[in-house]
Amino acid sequence: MISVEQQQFFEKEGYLMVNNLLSKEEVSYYSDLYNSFLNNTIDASKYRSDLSGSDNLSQEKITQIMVPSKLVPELLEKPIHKRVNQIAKQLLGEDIELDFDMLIDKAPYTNTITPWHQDAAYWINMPDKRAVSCWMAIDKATLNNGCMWYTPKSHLKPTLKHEQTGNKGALKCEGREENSVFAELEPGSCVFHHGNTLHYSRGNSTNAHRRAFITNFRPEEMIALERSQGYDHTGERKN
Ligand SMILES: O=C(O)CCC(=O)C(=O)O
Repeated sequence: MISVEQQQFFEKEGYLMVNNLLSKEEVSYYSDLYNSFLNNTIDASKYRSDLSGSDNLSQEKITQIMVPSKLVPELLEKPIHKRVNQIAKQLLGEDIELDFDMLIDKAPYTNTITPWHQDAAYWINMPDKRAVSCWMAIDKATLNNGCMWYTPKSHLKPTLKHEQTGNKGALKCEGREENSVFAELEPGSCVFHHGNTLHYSRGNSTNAHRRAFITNFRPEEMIALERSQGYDHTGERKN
């Protein structure tokens, strides 16, 4: 599904853009389902939070819904999970499997950044550090609505010190746009990034949603290790 040059680019730079992984019809399936999550037709309340760390529950800025495929298992058989898993294996090896999935939506006119971070800072320390995420655009992602930024080669450096923002909000560390690249995407196009790649997004200052469907992959053995320690990425709310 991807070329040797693309594999080498990912290895060297820590990210890789892949265009048009989904057809228009496939994007339309995800778009409808996504809206059912956002408008609570599908009740995902125990997996839902505001990544902005805001206390104002009546007006989410960055809606994060963990593990949508737990609530809608048919997702596991659909194109994102199938095709992205194949590419993840090409990038990191045949033992790579789905660890978790999530939805992140930036609501219109909320203009709230996702702070610079490395995903590894959210996870338990694992002996095998191979991990890859795929950020799939459901809406066109632009600088003005909060497309992603990545710092090339940052995956080769140690994980930086992170701190929590707001009320159970996102983790943050030092990062800069000046040494990073942004990834504007058409719906159905995506970016892969390594678990240690530094990334961030600007806020959404437009009148439309910026919806992304994210899938995350790592070695089967490390998934088993996480689960044995009670770690399943549900972020389940206890109240
Ligand atoms: O969508 C965003 O703004 C953040 C996404 C992110 O941090 C991730 O996919 O790891």
